[in-house]
Amino acid sequence: MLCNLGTLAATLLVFVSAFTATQASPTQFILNGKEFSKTKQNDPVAADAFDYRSIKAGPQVAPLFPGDGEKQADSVFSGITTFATLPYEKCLSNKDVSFDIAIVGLPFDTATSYRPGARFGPGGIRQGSKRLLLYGGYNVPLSVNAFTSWATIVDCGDVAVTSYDNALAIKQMEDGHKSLLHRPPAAASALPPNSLAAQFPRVISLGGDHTVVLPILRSIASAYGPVSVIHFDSHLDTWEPKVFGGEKSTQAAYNHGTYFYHAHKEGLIKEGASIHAGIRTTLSGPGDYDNDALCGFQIIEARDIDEIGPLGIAKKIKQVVGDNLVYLSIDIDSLDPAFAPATGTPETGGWSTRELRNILRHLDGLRFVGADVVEVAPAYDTNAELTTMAAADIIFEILGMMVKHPLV
Ligand SMILES: [Mn+2]
Repeated sequence: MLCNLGTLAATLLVFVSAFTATQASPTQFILNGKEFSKTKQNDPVAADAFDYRSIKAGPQVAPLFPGDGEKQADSVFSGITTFATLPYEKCLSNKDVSFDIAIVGLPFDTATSYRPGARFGPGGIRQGSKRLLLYGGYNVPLSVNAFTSWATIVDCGDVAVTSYDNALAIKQMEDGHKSLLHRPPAAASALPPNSLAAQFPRVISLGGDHTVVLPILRSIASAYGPVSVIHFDSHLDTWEPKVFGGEKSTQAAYNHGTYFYHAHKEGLIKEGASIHAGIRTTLSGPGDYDNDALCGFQIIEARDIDEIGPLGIAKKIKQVVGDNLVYLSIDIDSLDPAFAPATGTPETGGWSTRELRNILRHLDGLRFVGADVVEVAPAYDTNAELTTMAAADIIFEILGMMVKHPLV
């Protein structure tokens, strides 16, 4: 009874908030004590007034609680390994499988400049994620349990990627991502009609070297047009091919240090509203930063955390992307090698896992259309699986934020 009253009160609050907001002027309004202004591209009134807890759809219960009378040994430490023990669905070969959030692996690593091995990243991250549901999956700082929410979350396995032909592999990843993105979400009928959430599910990709983001952004643009990008990395990844040793052939120009250069040239990134965070790479010269700005990015250096703290970093990121639709790409090398040694191009002087997760949680409320964690190369990890665990926990934070904010 109390629960029902609580639900009723929450529902009424949503209606009252929405009603209050509609009474304000068409361009400026105040909601929950915050001042908003509308833009053509989005409507924060609807986004903020919409309470994800009121959506009645999806699993509502965790897919698995270990030790709870199961018929066979599918505990967190046994059974077939999927991301966070989520159900495995053959989404890539069956268009009828529906979901709201898909986990998919992109086991591609034939465009790396230093250490190869990220083709084993998807498998490694799944292994590192086994413990996520041990206690039920509730995210305390975000106050959400993605696994018992309205959202149907599944592990779609990996896109079949050739390791012999990069151009073909990039096409395979684009086609695979598009096939997941362009299908009705599972909770479509329970979400506000005509909302983005009712049109497109969201995909979280497990890399793979960072080149995988080029086919992902091509797919994202096919649904949403150009989007803002938040890019956590120790490297710029906007290098011109000639700077990054990629001028030898057409195909060599497409690698894990140049994919953002190409994405910019192809118009996949919203001009001037994207940002790198965690940068500490050496450069060919200061001109690399000029080229980076031409590609539409602003920069937060890793060392900035000493002056402005995690909160200051999150604040700057939010200022840059605003209310735009945002794609979130996280190179695990944004973490210090002490916390994530298993990566393609490690750089010392990075953030701790705690700091990065804190920064991410302060981005709660942004309009994420999709995300990835890339450059996890498990062969260089410690026996304690530090890197793969960090990657899995980062995705745990992203899942929480996505579930709290369906794209209205
Ligand atoms: Mn990178």
